[in-house]
Amino acid sequence: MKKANLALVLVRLFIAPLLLTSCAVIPTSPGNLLPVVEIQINNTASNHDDYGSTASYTTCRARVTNFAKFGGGNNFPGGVPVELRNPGASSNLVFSTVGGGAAGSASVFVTLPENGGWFTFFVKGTVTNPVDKTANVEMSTAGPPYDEVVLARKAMMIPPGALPIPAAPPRPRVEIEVGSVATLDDYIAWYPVSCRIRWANGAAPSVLNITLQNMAATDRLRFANSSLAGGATATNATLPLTLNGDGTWVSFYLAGNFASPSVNDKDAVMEVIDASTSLLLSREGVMVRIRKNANNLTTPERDRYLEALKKLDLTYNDYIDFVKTHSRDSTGAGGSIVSHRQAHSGSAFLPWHRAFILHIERLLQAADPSVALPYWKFDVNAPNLFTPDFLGSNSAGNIATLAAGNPIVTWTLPGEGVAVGIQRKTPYGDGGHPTVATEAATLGLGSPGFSYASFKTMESSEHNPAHSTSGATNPTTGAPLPGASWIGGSPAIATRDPLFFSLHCNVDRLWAKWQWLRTRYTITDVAVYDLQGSHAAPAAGVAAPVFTQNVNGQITANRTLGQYADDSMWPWDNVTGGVGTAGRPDIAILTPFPITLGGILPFAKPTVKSVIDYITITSTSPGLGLGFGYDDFFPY
Ligand SMILES: [Cu+2]
Repeated sequence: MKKANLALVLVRLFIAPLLLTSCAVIPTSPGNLLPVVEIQINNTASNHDDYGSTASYTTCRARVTNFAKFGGGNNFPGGVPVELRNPGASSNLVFSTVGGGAAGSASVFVTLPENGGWFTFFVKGTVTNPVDKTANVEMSTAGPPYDEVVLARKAMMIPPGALPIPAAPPRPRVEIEVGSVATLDDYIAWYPVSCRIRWANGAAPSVLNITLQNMAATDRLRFANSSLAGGATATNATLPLTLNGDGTWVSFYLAGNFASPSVNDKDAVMEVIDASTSLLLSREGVMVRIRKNANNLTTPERDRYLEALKKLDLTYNDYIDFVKTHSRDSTGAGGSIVSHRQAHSGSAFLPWHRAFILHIERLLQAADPSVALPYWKFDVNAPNLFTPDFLGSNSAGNIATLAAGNPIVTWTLPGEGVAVGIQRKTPYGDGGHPTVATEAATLGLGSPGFSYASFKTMESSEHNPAHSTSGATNPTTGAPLPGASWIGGSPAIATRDPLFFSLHCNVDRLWAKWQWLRTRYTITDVAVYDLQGSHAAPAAGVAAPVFTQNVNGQITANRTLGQYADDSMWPWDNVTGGVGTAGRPDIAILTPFPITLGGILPFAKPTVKSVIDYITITSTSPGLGLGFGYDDFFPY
């Protein structure tokens, strides 16, 4: 398996959604693209026949939809080498390029044509599936130069008995697109995702009345029609629609049901029912992918997260780039104040870390699209997180105990000069929690005005103690103190522990929850973000740039470049150098920001304000989001 830079791969998706959703052709730099793949089971765009068998092969086909290069030619000369396989640990299907009596394989390497032509393959079940959409055809890149970046997951089923949708007599065929024709954008949160449906084999002037609903025994999806207003989300358990015989598309919106987020990929199944006959016409499987409390994950959720972390750290060596970026400069040492101040002790603390954790989450999702960052709710006990099977338990020494079968048991940080493993020994034990303000106290900061200027003080009242009371290292040298933990050390060290990302996911959850409770989304409002305007031109009434430290070197005022709402954020803007309050670190290795098919926001060079309204709830029409939501509040 080749190493690849997942960040660059994801950025190559940048123009794909634009190509798919409009006729506009967006020029881009050569190679700035990842293949967008469509897969069809039984060679139809309709899902009515997405069923296979253990006895014989089902014919399937796949193609690259964004093959055409702006200005002529093809984006992927020579075609796209891919691997066909089952997702994760599943082994429901075998694949073949010839079908017939061939044995088939759990993994087949093929090349999709460079001209967007269909590539035919064959799939057969190894077992039957009691539930629809629980067999998935996964397609991933097969280097060089990129390997194992998931390009598609097409859901199907090997029914144990009769087909859920009989072939005869034929029923009306409908086609459904969640986001686009690709499956990589079929991961939704609480905000509305644009979808469309059409009657593919009708004839004008006939109409087909349908009802959208959840499959029996699931209730993960909510629906809205195209009149949905900005600021609202889809909340109907069913939705009646009328499709035209001429095959025109009808728009609707889909969102997750807050009461029932997904546990597995494609376990949120939409049904299309013929309203006049009550017959099932189609099923579409998606995922309500939500950031959850790490303490409450199912074992498969936990293990998928760990496997993705393993791939990021141990297969691709990309994890170390996050360590090298957080409060560091090109010397690799801690204590780079110019680097540190981009992200800490200033107004941008919350936006910067929102981008930082979203960046790693998107890389994890390139390895497994069903993964969301779990948060560590650190004001209460999290005994299921601090176990050998998850992020490690305390040991007699200061290296956390990880089970032999834990995917990250050989957690490695190249170039750091540290032992294999995770250095953590928490004074509160495996069943306790750091000494921090409660969530209620944090959400109440600045009462009754609830300004951002008040809430951002949670960096020191909530976030800092979550680190510092988790077992310290010497903040200057990084050397272990008694009861040492990377997570409790200096900012240049804390990111070595993957617990960092769950800690900061909780910090972000608290901000998002505060935004919901206090209605703080309007990016031009000083109560939503205090440093309006830019470093070069602060808004009227907003304080001018300044940077001061006390005799101990602690930051006492930080209104430097990157802290104002309109400023771009380092490192994603790839700006280095400069002096005074306009100074940036001398390196920028996590750049540009990874853009995915399901999430083109906040674009490749996010500004501070571009991550504030993360569900575009202030838009006058249902908009896009940054791709995440939390399991403990519904921001509508
Ligand atoms: Cu930080």
